[in-house]
Amino acid sequence: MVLVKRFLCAKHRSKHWGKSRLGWTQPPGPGPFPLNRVASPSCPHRRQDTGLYYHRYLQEVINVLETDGHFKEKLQAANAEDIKSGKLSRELDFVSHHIRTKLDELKRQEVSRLRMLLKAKMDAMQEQEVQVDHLSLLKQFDHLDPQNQHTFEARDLELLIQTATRDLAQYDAAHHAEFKRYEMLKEHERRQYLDSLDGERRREEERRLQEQQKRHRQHPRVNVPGSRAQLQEVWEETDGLDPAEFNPKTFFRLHDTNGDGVLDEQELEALFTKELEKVYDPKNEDDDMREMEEERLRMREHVMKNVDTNHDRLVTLDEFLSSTQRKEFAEAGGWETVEEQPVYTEEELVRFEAELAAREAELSERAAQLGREHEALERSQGQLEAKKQELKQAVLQMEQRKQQPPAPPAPGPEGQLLFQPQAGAGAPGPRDALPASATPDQKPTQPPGDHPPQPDQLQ
Ligand SMILES: [Ca+2]
Ligand SMILES: [Ca+2]
Repeated sequence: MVLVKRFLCAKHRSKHWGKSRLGWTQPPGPGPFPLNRVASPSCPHRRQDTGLYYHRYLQEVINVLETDGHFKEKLQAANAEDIKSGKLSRELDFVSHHIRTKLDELKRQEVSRLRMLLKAKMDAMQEQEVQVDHLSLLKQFDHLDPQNQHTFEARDLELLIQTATRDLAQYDAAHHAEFKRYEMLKEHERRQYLDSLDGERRREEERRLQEQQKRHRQHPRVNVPGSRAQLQEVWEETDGLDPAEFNPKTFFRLHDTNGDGVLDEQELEALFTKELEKVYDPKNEDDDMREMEEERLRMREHVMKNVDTNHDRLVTLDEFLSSTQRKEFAEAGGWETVEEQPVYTEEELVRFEAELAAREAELSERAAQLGREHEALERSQGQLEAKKQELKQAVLQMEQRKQQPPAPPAPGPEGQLLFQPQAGAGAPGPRDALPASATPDQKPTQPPGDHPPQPDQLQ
């Protein structure tokens, strides 16, 4: 709940996110993102990307709502209960008409974007032939009311707040799951690489990788986050203050950098930089910066679990001071880093590798099928081309024939002219025709020359 109340007001956090070594894109920073403090003067940081797939819609809705003085006032005064009970959402009834119009427009744009997403997804799955039931498909999106696709109502604001709250709360869990997959893929690739080598070369590489791991593990002891030892190191080395004068209250004030009276997740994480630098160096290729971000998250979760007693993901001065009274605060044990605590079991890795192999097989089957389709297409194209050539040739021959003068009738074997049989009634049949090989005594009795032969007498 508080996550949503804190919409749009957190420093951009993920300093090291980018493209991973293995080509995975990182989940964007989670961003608690205060809804009721968006316009607060104590919130100087730029708005951040929550990483939610409807982030833009969420941000635009808030931007528009902020322009309404009445709603802005209610937003700032709202508590968790007001949001939960829908009281805040009902304030939408009092915002001005032109703001409602803008919200309606935003919703229509969002619905149309979702429709396009669905269409793209179906095209990719080659399901364009199926009858599309947009309403039932839109129901899979929780951040707006799909029953009404044209206007933005209180129900839409309520759904948007609830969904964003839930999704942002799940961010940490999603991050851990993603990290686990990343580590398993890394191990899978390492094993595949080693398997591709033989004999001495493999042993050499194994030694090199072990050395690299050993080097990475050689670092100063990491303090337990939130312990006296850890805070004192920040006090002394970052703040440059006298260790003998360590004062938790002063420490709290110094590190509440936005001065809002609480330590939020970003302010807490900033306290761990010193510890993380002991283990991770961005310039050292032995160190995986993605592991560093996982470590930062684990540290923050550890402190929140022990210090944030009302679980609102904020540490108040009281909560902080109480934590310094506990015996764990003074205990100076060391912190187990990510590589000391395997994030997956061998069975999980085996399962992951099986999934990976299945996916690869599926992809190569698809590629083979595409290859076959391509070949068939090429074949039929070839046939088509041959047919075309044949036709072209025939047309050419016809053209040539048309342009040639009519050929003189070919002479018979004895030099006599042969005429083409005449078509039509009365034309003599082959039996009536004078055979070309007719002997002289079979020739007509009339002498040629005096009476030109009648066409029907000649062949
Ligand atoms: Ca603060
Ligand atoms: Ca708290």
